[in-house]
Amino acid sequence: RLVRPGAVHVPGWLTLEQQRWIVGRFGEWTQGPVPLRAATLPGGHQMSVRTVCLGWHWQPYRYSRTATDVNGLPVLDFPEWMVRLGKQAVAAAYSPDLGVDESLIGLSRDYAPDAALVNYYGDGAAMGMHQDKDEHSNAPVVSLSIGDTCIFRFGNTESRTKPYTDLELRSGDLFVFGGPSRFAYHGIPKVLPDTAPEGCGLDRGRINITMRVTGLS
Ligand code: MD5
Ligand code: FE
Repeated sequence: RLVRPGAVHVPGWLTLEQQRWIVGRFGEWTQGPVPLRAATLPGGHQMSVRTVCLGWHWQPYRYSRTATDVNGLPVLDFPEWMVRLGKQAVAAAYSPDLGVDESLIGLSRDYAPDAALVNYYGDGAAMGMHQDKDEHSNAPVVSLSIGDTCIFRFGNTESRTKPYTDLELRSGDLFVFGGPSRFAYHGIPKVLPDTAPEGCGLDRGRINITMRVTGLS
């Protein structure tokens, strides 16, 4: 499950009970100060994925404390339980028995995410190839998937084109992107409808939570 240096996939890391609980929190976040929204890119295109943020609000291409591109309200705090879950995620992925590089082992102790982008993929939603480089930190990104299975396209750090690797991310899967994989191009070419497991708490679509260290204060 070491997919590449610094990139670790842990299938089925979240239990169904944890998934249901997180879906419950998602329902609350979407009823919070800033609703789920599809960001509009500087070129005028609207994304098909809708996002709600915790800790810091992401807008193309910067972080802010208030959602100046939506309704001007401050975003919800980054929850303490998610800091703990993020540390546990990095510890689970960067474990010596998975063959992870020495330099990444022990990183979980100091890992303190301060922003989460919670993406919702409805019917037909997809995400084009991009790098996550709006953070002023090279700390790992933790990704959690709930609901329908998706195709995740894991590219290279040079360009958004080939070579890339396609893999499936299923409900409950953890992926940690750090070290040499932190700034790889990646995207979600498609979500496979009606593939969510019974009991994950999500009827349709896919949720992805990414925890990040913004490096901002
Ligand atoms: C998703 N989200 O499934 C993906 C999972 C995003 C986003 O891409 O920016 O919201 S996160 C995948 C990721 C993050 C950081 C680095 C790499 C992949 N990578 O090096 O491949 O909604
Ligand atoms: Fe990304």
